[in-house]
Amino acid sequence: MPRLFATLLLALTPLLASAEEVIRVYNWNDYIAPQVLKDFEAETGIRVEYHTFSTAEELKDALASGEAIDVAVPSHDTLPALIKSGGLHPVDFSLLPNRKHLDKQLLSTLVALDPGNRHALPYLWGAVGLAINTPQAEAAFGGPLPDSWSLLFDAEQSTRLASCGISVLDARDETLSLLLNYQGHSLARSSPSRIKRTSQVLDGLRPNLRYIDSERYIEDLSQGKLCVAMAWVGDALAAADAGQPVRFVVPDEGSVLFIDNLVIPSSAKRPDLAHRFINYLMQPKVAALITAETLYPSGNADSKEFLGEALRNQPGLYPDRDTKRRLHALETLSDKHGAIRDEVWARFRDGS
Ligand code: N2P
Repeated sequence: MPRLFATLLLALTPLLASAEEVIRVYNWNDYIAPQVLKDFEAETGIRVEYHTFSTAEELKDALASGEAIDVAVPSHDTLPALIKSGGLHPVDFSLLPNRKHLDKQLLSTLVALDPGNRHALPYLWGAVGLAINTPQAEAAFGGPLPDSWSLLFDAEQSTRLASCGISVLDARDETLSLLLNYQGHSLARSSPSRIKRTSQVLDGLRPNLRYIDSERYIEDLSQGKLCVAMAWVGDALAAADAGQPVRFVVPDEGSVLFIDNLVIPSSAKRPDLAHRFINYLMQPKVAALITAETLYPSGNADSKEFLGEALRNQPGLYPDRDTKRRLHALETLSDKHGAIRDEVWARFRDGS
């Protein structure tokens, strides 16, 4: 009785629709292979409502807003505050068999911030450095460039580069850590007055910048519209991949690295599905696909064998031993340091 069948189906449709399973995911921009989301949806029938953000503040605001988020990707330095405020669900290891593929070294770095590794699973990580379009930058600079943060933090040098386009990440912790490190200090251990004094250096840089932004620069670098950008490694490598003579440099003074983590916020409506999604992403093959697409090192040690020769050996993707020695993880700031950082940053970014 086809007619009755059709009527039945019609009557059932709203029920079927409401039974649809959905998770809401918040991730950094350009930080996944779109195919992975499609495959996950096709394999599980779970729909992913996928949102992106480009600054740590945006994620912080989204997490504080009370809106339901099932999976988010905060950086390691923000974990202690999130955990302390009860903002994260402890994960259930028994639902995450693929956890065994994660990088043990990253887990042991994280354990200091997340005791027992109960809340955070390393996803992608990497260094901050300079993306340099060498021919353009040398022409504007008038000769070879130093491998130094002085290109940004010495006003005489940034003035010479201004005409070919300089940008800085909209990343307050990274920028201020790098500047203080360039001056021989640590952001977390500097006195308030020392942190405030960085404003003088930033004031010298500001007029020479095209913008402070963590998303626009990806496309601009790839189109040869910027010659020097403070960059997260994958975004710089993407420009080289697009055919620009862009190299990624970790300057001689050293730099910071970040570990971004899959977490389940306490606002999650479906922690059960969040576990399924995270476990899916932790399959070595899937993790390799994500690294191949984003050009960020993976938190998944076993993904390496699926990367393919060229990517495994791509210079700059996984820092070599010498570069690693010059990298240190972004520090977690006390509330007091955070407040001064915000003040300096607002003046630099918004002129307020
Ligand atoms: C990629 C974003 C990198 C995230 N566009 C740095 N925490």
